[in-house]
Amino acid sequence: MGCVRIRALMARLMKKPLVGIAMGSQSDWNVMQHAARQLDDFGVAYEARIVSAHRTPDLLYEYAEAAAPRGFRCIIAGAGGSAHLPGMLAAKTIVPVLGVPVPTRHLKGLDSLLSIVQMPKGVPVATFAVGEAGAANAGLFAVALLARDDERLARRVEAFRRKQTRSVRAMKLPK
Ligand code: RP5
Repeated sequence: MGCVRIRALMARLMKKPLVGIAMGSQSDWNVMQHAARQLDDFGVAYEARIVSAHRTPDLLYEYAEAAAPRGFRCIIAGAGGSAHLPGMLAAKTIVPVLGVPVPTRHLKGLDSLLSIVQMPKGVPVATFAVGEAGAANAGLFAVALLARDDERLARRVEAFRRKQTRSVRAMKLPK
């Protein structure tokens, strides 16, 4: 682990988490770590843990009910297959839930995407792209939400966008 990541880890452990990252299984971490990395990069405190809708349903209820009292501003929830985790969390809390469809072996995450995105009216889940890009964007989205009332964070988001723009403008195709 590099110095920057160690510093981010220390800072994160000392602050109260503002974002919850929940996932159905340890196997989801490969994807969900991309959400965590964005939060680390912006210095946003989060807590990441495994909460399974179908394997630990009582824990899911406890986690969702504690989200608002604990001060979570949003929950990033990733799951694969018949992915009920984001929808069930959203059913049990009014803290906004950002859903990340995790790719699966047989259906490549289309199952996860449809399970998460197709919420019936009344209980919304903001659904992101399948896989790493979706997880990273959910992290960036959480940062953008928090930046609405944190000027320092807003400036960092703007700087990040400017840097990204510069790097794309500098791209060259092979001759
Ligand atoms: C879901 O089942 C998890 O979100 C994971 O994506 C999928 C497979 O879980 P494992 O069998 O790898 O534990 O609950």
